[in-house]
Amino acid sequence: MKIGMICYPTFGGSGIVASELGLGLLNKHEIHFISYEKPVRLDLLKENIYYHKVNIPTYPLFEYPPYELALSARIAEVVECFCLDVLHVHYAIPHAYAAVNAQQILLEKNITIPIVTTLHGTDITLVGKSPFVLSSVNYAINKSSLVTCVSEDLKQETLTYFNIKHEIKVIPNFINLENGFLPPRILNKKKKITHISNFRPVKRIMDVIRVFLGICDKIDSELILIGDGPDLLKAKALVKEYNLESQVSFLGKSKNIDSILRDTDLFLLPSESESFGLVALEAMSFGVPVVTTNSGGITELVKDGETGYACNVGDVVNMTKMSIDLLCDSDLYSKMSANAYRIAKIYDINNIIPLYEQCYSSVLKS
Ligand code: GMT
Repeated sequence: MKIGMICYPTFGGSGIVASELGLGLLNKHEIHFISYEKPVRLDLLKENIYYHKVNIPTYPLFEYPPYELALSARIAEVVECFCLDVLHVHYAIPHAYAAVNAQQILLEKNITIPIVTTLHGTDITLVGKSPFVLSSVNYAINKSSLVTCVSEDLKQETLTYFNIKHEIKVIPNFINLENGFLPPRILNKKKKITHISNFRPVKRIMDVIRVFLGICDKIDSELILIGDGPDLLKAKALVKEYNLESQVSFLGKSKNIDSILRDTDLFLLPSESESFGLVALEAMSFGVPVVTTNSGGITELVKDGETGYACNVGDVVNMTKMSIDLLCDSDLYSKMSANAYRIAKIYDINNIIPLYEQCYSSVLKS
């Protein structure tokens, strides 16, 4: 099959899911990535992989460059030129809408192309349900041939806020376990706490720092923060205010999070809402327990009291207490770490790829 994969190329989870999925499909299919930059995890030297850059025109008249228009044109061009069989669109805004427009352009040339749209999170929960875009997002979802989303919770959110005429298929995020981690993990003497994100307000980075402040008061520990985004400066200021500079490292964007997670004792993800929490799954695949919130779909992955703890959003006191209890009790820690790894294995890429292949086949037949 020739599959067109449309995604954001950045460090966000949807781009990572699209890239890893594309890489996982390569041995059987030809994958064409269409994006404004090469997605971060892509190795273009592999066979069966193509990258088509979307060039976005600028002009002094435009306050906002016409990304969606350029994307539609590029999708239509690539489908026609490479005879693609199916488009897989990641993140509804504006990718699903652009793909539907490309589909219409192609129809004029008697070319038909089905669209599989995967909803990832804030394309529904934050941005998508804004009244400024809701009807367009709703339209694009309904015009897709098949819609998937990454958790039961996101499915319910979508059905609550949109008027969806489709069945929505839940296909969770996945992990490639070929990295060689083997349990059990042993707690470091100086405990390593990690957080990775794109530092947007939804991630509540200040809560990460406040929880760490409580932990390091009781336990010899350090905090490693990976990523970049709008709240980075505020986070650095808070670290300074708490006099934590010698215990907190800001590592910026990193392409190699595996080596850090391999040596991490506890992962903190106190998000306002998390539709799935791919980064928590990545941590769990190294046997790292996760302290998170009970908002969104993350509790489908992080089982409270089993693979970590899911506290109320903003409940820094409880998150701190749970983290300290866990890090101080090596028996409890071993149990949770083993559970985290066991649950992560359910999300092995080899279990999930066939589900997407079934989606592609079903839209080709219909
Ligand atoms: O929705 C977003 O915030 C963007 C998106 C991304 O590209 O990072 O993240 C979402 O998609 C991931 C992959 O499916 C999920 O694992 C994340 O939980 C989800 N983020 C949120 O819901 C905040």
